[in-house]
Amino acid sequence: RSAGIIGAPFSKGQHRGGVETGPDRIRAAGLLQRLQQQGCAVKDYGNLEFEEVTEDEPVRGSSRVRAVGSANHRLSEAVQAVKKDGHTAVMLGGDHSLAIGSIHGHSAAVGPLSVLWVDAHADVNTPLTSYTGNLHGQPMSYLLHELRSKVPALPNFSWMKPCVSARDLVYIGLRDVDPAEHYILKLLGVKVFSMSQVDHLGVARVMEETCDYLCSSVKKPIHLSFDIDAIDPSITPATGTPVVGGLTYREGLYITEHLSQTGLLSAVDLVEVNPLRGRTEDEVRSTVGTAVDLLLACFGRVREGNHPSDYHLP
Ligand code: DIR
Ligand code: MN
Ligand code: MN
Ligand code: MN
Repeated sequence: RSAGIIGAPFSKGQHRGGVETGPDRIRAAGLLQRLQQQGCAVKDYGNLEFEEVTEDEPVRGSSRVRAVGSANHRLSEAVQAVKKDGHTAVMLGGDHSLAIGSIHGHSAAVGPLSVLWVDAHADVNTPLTSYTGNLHGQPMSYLLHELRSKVPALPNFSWMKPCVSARDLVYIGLRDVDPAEHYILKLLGVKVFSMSQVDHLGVARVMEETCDYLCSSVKKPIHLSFDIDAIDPSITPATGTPVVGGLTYREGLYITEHLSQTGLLSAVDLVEVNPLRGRTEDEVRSTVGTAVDLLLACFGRVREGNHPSDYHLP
C-alpha cells in the first residue's frame, strides 16, 4: 500500500487560528519517514494553496462560506488526482470542513464509499440548524444524499453534490451532539457508536460491528475521517473544541489498526490538530504524536511489533 499525502492548511471552517499549521507540524513529527520505515511507499503532494476570498459575508448565519467552498473544490480535485495515481489518500488538516472536499473527491474517483467518522461531534448541522455558524460543524449534512433538500444552495458550492448514503455512514466517539444533529441521526437511522456504546460494548466489539455493518453487502472503499478531538483531551489537548470523556489512546489505535486490516481503507482525513491550542510544548507533542501514531496504524503498524516482508536474520 502507498500513501499520497495532501496538506490542507485551512482554518476558516471555525474561528480559532492555528489549525492551518497542523499539516506542517504532523510532517515535522516524522510522518513521512516513519511510514517509509514501515515499508509504505509515500508521495507527498505538498500543501494546497487556497484562494484569498475577500468578500465573504455570512450566509444564513454561517461564516466564511465562500472561502470554505473554494478551498474544498481545490481539495476535491487534489484527492481525485491522488486516487488516480493509485495511492491511499491522506489529508492532513486543517479543520473538519475539509471533509467536504476530501470525501467528495474520493467518491468522484472511486464511486460509492463507506464513511467512518471518528469524532466527539457529529458535524451534521445544516446551515439552518447550526448554533455557531461554523462550517466545521456541518460537513456531513452537505455530503448526505438524504439531506439534500435541507441544505440550501450556497455560494462556491455549486461544484459539489451529495455523494454519501446514510446507510454507509458510521460514527464512533460522539459525546457532544446538538439537538438538531441528534434528530437528524435518529431520522436517518445512522449507525452511531457514542462514547456510551464504546463503554458498553468495548472497542473490539464496536469495530467488529462497524465492519460487519459497512461490509455486509458490497465491500465499498472506506473513507476514515478522524477528528483528533475524538481522543480524550488528556492525550490530545491541542485542538479547537476539546470535550472530556473521549477515546483513550489505545482505543484510537485499535480503531485504526482494525481498519487497516480490512484492506479497504482508501482515504484518511486527520483533522483539527491545532498546535496553538496546546498550553505547553508537551501538550502539542502529545497531540501531534498521537495523530502520527493513528496514521501509522492506518498503514499497517501494529503494537505487537513489525518487520519487513523481506527480512533476513543476520
Ligand atoms: C458544534 C460543534 N456542534 C457546531 N462542532 C464541532 O459548531 O456545530 N465540531 N466542534 O468539530
Ligand atoms: Mn470534533
Ligand atoms: Mn471541478
Ligand atoms: Mn469534527
